[in-house]
Amino acid sequence: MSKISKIIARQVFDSRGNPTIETEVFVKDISASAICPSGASTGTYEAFEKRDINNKKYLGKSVLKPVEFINKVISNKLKNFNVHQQEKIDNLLIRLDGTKQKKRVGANAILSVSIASAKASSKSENLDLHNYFNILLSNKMGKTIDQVIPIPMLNILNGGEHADNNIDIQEFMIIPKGAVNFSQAMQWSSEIYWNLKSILKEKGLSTAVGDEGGFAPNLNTNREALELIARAVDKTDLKLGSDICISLDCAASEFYENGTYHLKGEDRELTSSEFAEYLEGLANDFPIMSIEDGMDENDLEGWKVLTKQIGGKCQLVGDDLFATNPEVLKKGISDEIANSVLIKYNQIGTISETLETISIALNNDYQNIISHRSGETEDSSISDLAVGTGAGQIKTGAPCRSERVAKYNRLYWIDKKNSFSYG
Ligand code: 2PG
Ligand code: MG
Repeated sequence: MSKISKIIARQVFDSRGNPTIETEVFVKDISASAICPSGASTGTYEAFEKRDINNKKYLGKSVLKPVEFINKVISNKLKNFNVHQQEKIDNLLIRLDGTKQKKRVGANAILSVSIASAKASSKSENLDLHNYFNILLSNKMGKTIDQVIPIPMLNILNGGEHADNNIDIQEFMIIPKGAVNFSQAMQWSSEIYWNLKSILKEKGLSTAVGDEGGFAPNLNTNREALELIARAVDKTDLKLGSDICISLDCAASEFYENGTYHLKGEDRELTSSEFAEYLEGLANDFPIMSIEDGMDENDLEGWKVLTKQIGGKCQLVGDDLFATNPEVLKKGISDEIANSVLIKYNQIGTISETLETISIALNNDYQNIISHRSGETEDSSISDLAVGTGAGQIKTGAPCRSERVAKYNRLYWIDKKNSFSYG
């Protein structure tokens, strides 16, 4: 048995320059640390991120209180715990908090301990983290889950809450669907990314990047963003539609007000069924394989319309809609809305609950897509989560900005070391 000897947490920074929590778990003579990410377009059903809102330092965004809670309380409670018992560790953290959305301790504090424990456990057994996640999920499902190198969805044009431009749709991603392996997928994607930069430059548009490393120019319409991406693909030898497809994250909850969808950039206001038609129109004209949060998280009727209208040909992903929450996902499945779920472990707060959500999706033929947050760090454990759970897809930003490429670089490493299938 490997016992946790101590836990140390500290405040560090994320990619937006906001404070976040790093936790280090010590076992015998080794230690492992994890850093919590943070979202900007957050859903109502997400677990709570605790910050020192009454402290003027860091404009109320510091995390010194949750850090202190880890160092003083969690550290004592978990001392001498068997680090290999992930579920027991997570259950203790959940009980310590005691609220439905982890409002007392904060999901940011809880998650950093949960991931650091998983890392310490795998490290002490000389296991790569993706293998450890794979064992946890396989045990949970009662069958062997195949590990897979995921197809990346690269966000090359940023809008919404992730950029200070006028584009309403938050993420325009490319999916290198026709690539034979991960390294070809990344080569193609980086070439398209660089072509897009030169096209924007030629047009005198901004080539500054948004939170997830994609370009963030001002454009007239969402359609124009898609046209620019199509031109960037055309500049290569690749074919849009077979080699490269497109994926959108509308993050529609961010522009849904009083029952309508406000496309401020286009000066339009649409009802749910009009917005579903708008999306269908885009999907008819461009090879859009996947649409995330195409409706507001509470617009159940809108989701039903969208699912009926394009669910047969498009992957419809619930992010704010399901918030990686097992109960919320179960309800969505019984309501027959969407057909895929975005997995972000800080939306729920522990590894065990994340694996629970993943297993519910697997049992109900919903596709899992592992995701970063817009506020990220050098922590690349989501790459291991994607491989170990055989999710098949990951979205983790543009091939730009270290906190994004850290995840792609980790995937290169895992790919090289193993002979897992791709996609
Ligand atoms: C999303 C995410 C990640 P955020 O909406 O899918 O791209 O953004 O972390 O801001 O919620
Ligand atoms: Mg999203």
